[in-house]
Amino acid sequence: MNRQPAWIIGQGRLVVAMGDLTLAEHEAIVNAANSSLLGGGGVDGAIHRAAGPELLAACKAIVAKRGPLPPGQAVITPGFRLKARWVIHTVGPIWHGGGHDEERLLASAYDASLALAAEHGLSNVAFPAISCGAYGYPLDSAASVAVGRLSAGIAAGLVCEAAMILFSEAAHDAFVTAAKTLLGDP
Ligand code: AR6
Repeated sequence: MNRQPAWIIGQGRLVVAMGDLTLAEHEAIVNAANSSLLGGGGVDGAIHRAAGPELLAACKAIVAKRGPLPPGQAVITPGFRLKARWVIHTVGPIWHGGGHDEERLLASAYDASLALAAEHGLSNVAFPAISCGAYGYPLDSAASVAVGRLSAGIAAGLVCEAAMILFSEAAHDAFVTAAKTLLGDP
């Protein structure tokens, strides 16, 4: 992974990098899933392919027990064949123009993922740009929400490192700009 500006926040740091989340060596990676937890396209499909069929079985067991995962909530499974030991599955909002609670639900997806990481004693977690693909959330607005929630979580000591692993130059630029705006120069 190249080009990784980092912002120091209290005892921790926020990293913004380009790369493939399935290769991340963080303790946990976050999956931008859908409520069914049955896999799909985008980063969800890539994570399921890389983790192997055990991941789908683990997700099915969770849904059988507690039902579909509502937007803004998160659950955790092992990472199976991934380098990351854990996968935190969250569901972002589908963008419907901005007047349908999208911002609160996106913030909640980041908050719930960080809270789960903290509950499991995980100190570093890597995130994709939740909702910024198939779910259509505008990158710049999503980046501000993500940087705001991750920096608050790091400041509160929930995790030591949160990394955004972005899959395109455009997403990387949007997240670097949001971080510079909210946190200053790296
Ligand atoms: N590593 C990092 N980021 C990635 C990767 C990867 N390997 N692959 C894609 N991205 P999306 P959503 C980026 O569509 O918008 C799925 O079908 C991608 O470029 O994966 O939350 C689920 O099953 C984009 O910036 O997630 C749901 O049905 C970001 O990840 C639905 O899509 C998120 O795009 C969720 O939609």
